[in-house]
Amino acid sequence: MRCTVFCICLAVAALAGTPQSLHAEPVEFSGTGNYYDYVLGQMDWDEALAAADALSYQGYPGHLVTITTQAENDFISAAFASGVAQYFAWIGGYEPFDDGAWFWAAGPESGVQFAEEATPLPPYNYANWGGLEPNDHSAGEDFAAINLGSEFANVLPGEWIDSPNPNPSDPIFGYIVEYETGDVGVSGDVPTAAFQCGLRVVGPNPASSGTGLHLAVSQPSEVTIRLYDIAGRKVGTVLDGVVTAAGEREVRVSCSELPSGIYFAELLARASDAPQLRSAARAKLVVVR
Ligand SMILES: [Ca+2]
Ligand SMILES: [Ca+2]
Repeated sequence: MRCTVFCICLAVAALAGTPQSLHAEPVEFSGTGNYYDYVLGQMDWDEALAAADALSYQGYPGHLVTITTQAENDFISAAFASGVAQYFAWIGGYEPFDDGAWFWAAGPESGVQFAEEATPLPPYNYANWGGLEPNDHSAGEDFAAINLGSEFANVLPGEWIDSPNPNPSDPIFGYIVEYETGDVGVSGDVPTAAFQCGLRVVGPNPASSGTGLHLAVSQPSEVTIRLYDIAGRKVGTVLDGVVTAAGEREVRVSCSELPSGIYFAELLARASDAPQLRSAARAKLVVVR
């Protein structure tokens, strides 16, 4: 076991500094019409979310992968199987409230809850946790990864784990990016969730002194927006439990105290009339001095 870990670490060290793809080109999955790639490199989940968001292929925007059907999971598992032990990749699922509710953080599914603990939920009714996952085994296991190697701790190839961020223990060597073609004739419309929120930066982005955030909620909600740096440290609170009507609004964010770097604004929303309905969304903000 120790030798296996050591050997993989050596292999990853050789790759460090030059993020690489597993294939010469992203590969297409006919079930969604989207393209996928495995980008190699050790990084935190937040870094993977930002890196995938910055990629594009043939003009199609990238995002950290969202896996909403068994067929999509099977395709990814087969296309990017590493053939070695202990080889995971970040995917776009996270547990923003740290209360067992798992959401997609990217793509058209952003803000949609897909699981409560290990149980898949509508509208997708799909999750592929392995073994006892998600088990919150160590503090901060709030981010999802897929096993692209052989069985690891009772997690089979293609199955998911929850892992901490930063990640000192689990063998996660990169992320899966999904290039969204918007080919709804192939993939079908994204199902509507019972409750959904959205967040994006309206600009300027990059920002220096301040910027604007656009938030949307589908029902009257209690909303909180916090700012995190790329290492996942909280650096500010924009809104704290503010009651807002259904619809859209803009809020102003001051960046004047923040060093240059990449940040995430995270929106947490609870429906006022049905607090069990939650949603979350993230938006990337760059600060340049
Ligand atoms: Ca997807
Ligand atoms: Ca875990």
